[in-house]
Parts: sequence; structure tokens; C-alpha cells
Amino acid sequence: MYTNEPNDLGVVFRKTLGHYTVHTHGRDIDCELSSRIHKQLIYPSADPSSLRHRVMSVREIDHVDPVAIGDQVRFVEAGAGRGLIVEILPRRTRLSRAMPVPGQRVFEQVIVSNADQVVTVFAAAHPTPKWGLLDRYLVTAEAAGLPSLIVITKTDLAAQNPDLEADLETYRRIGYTILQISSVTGEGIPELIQALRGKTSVLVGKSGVGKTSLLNALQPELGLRVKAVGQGDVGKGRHTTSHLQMFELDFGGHLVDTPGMREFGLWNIAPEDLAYLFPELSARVGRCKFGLGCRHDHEPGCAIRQAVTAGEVSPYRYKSYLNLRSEL
Ligand SMILES: Nc1nc2c(ncn2[C@@H]2O[C@H](COP(=O)(O)OP(=O)(O)OP(=O)(O)O)[C@@H](O)[C@H]2O)c(=O)[nH]1
Ligand SMILES: [Mg+2]
Ligand SMILES: [Zn+2]
Repeated sequence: MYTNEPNDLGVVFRKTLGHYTVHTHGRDIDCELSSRIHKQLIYPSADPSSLRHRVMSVREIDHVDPVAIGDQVRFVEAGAGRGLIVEILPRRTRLSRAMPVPGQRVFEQVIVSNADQVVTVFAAAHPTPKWGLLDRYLVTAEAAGLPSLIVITKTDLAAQNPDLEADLETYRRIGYTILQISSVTGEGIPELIQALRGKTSVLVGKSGVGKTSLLNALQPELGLRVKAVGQGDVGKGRHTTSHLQMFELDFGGHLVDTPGMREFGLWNIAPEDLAYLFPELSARVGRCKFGLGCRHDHEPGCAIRQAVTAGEVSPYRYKSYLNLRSEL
């Protein structure tokens, strides 16, 4: 019945159960999903080999949504700001995590599609950074083929974390870009604007690190809700941001705010590929005594362990590698 209508293109900015906010030409359209897409449950992807046509059981369907934030969709307008999504265009990139469902299996959750870069957010203090989580984000971004930017927030509290500079130096040496920002004093905001301009970026980081505060600092008129000072322990209480949402930046580009994610399981990474996703390890893969068969654990003549001993690779990053590998 809609086929005679010209279809419009838009981008999914936000979603709540069964409803998708599709942004098009500066307007938001409240869309539902055509039953055809629901039935087919095809995951469009830039990689044609990963197209899945398999019919899932009803129980499984509860845990997957064929539409992700960032998807380019074709929709038909039904008037009064409402519409129906009829097609999801192939994804250029996708940032995914593993979502285990007890008693079932592990599902892929596409956090954001078509992003250009991942912005990993950690606070200088409150909460104290846990770098193992950063390594998890960096590996996920590398696996998705996306560059990462490390943003340290709350630099006005940096005096409370005497280890910060030495810790960051590890990542600087690997080649990651680090920006230090305070949403309170405005330090680092011009550099952040420079790094975000014209790109679609995704903020990832645990609850309370100040992701939404960054958005407010960049674009005060958004007036987004952030955790009130003194509202329980930062990072322990309820998440302040409850939904993934994409925002258009006045200076050009898009930024996706995410709720702090407690679990961030690696999705679809083969154990033997993990070392390639650590830039400082990848060049050493294949130089071990056991060649490509080396797991870089207790094997004799391991080039990667030798590099750790020689001080060329950070022992923390190596430990992260072993931790993540044990999960795969
Ligand atoms: N001192 C200081 N406090 C900050 C800064 N940025 C954010 N905060 C405070 O940190 C708390 C958490 O900030 P949010 O922006 O809500 O954190 P979030 O990462 O969006 O958290 P979730 O939405 O729960 O994932 C709030 O009380 C902010 O006022 C900063 O640069 N300096
Ligand atoms: Mg938030
Ligand atoms: Zn090895």
C-alpha cells in the first residue's frame, strides 16, 4: 500500500521499544518498523558474507533489533510526523558488543552503525580509571576498523590521581591520541571540537565519567540531564543516560551518547586474531619460535613476551591481552 509513495532517506537517531526516531532534513520522524523487515530479520552489513537470512526462534527475536542507532533507513511518511521504516541500507561500519542471554546464547548487539571513530571516555578521577576497560574498547574499535580517541575528562580533579600521566604515557607511546578535558573549566574543549568536526563519533565509557557533560559543554543548548552532584556514588548509582542517542553537532558532525555499559564483551573476535588488535603487538606476531601457532602465553621463544621483558611492551597491556584472550 505504500509502494507508490516516494521513499525518504533518514538516519536513526534514537530508539525506544518499537519506535525509532528518524532524522531527515532537520526534522524528526517517529517511525515504526515494517513487519516485512521484522519477519526477514536480515542484518544488512558492509560485508556481504555476513548477511544472515536464518529465521530465528521467537525467543531469540526478543533479544535482537534489526535497527541500530546510526542506520541509514528508507521510510515512508504517514503524516503528522509519523512514518514506517521499509528498508535498512547496508552498514558502512558497525561497533558491536557481545550480549549473553542466560539460558540461551550470546547475541550481537550493534551499538552504533556507520560511525567514523570511537571516543573512549575516562575520568581523571571519580571514578578512578580502570585501564583494562580501555583496552577492551580499543580492541573492539580496532576489530570494527574504527580509529579511537582517548578522552580524559574531569582534568580539574587530576591532582587526585598521581598515576594518571604515567598511565597515559603507555597509550601515547602506542600511538593513540589523548585529549584531556574538563567540562567544568572548558580545558581541552577546542581540541575536542577539532577532533569531532565532520565525523560521526561514539562516546563509550562507564557511568559517571562525564560523557553527557561533554555533550553539554560542546553544545550548551542541548541542556541534557547529567548526574546531580551528591546524587549517590558516581558510577555506582543508577545510570543518568538511559538511551543511546545521536546528536547533530552545530560545528559539523554527529556524536552518539551512550548509557554507561557495565558489560562490554568482545564480539566475533577469534583468539588467534587478538594480538593483531593490539597495535604494539601486531608487528611482532609471527616472530615467535612457534610462529603463528604461538599463543604468547607460556610458549618458549615468544617474541611478544621478550618485548615485555625488554620494556618495549607495557606489562599492563600484555596482561590485558592475556585477560581478553582467556574470554575468547
Ligand atoms: N569536576 C568535574 N565533574 C564533572 C566533569 N564532567 C562531568 N562531571 C560530573 O560527573 C558526574 C557525571 O556526569 P555525567 O555527564 O552524567 O556522566 P555520564 O558519563 O553521562 O554518565 P551516564 O549517563 O550514567 O553513563 C556529574 O555530576 C557531572 O557534573 C568535569 O569535567 N569535572
Ligand atoms: Mg550520560
Ligand atoms: Zn608468542
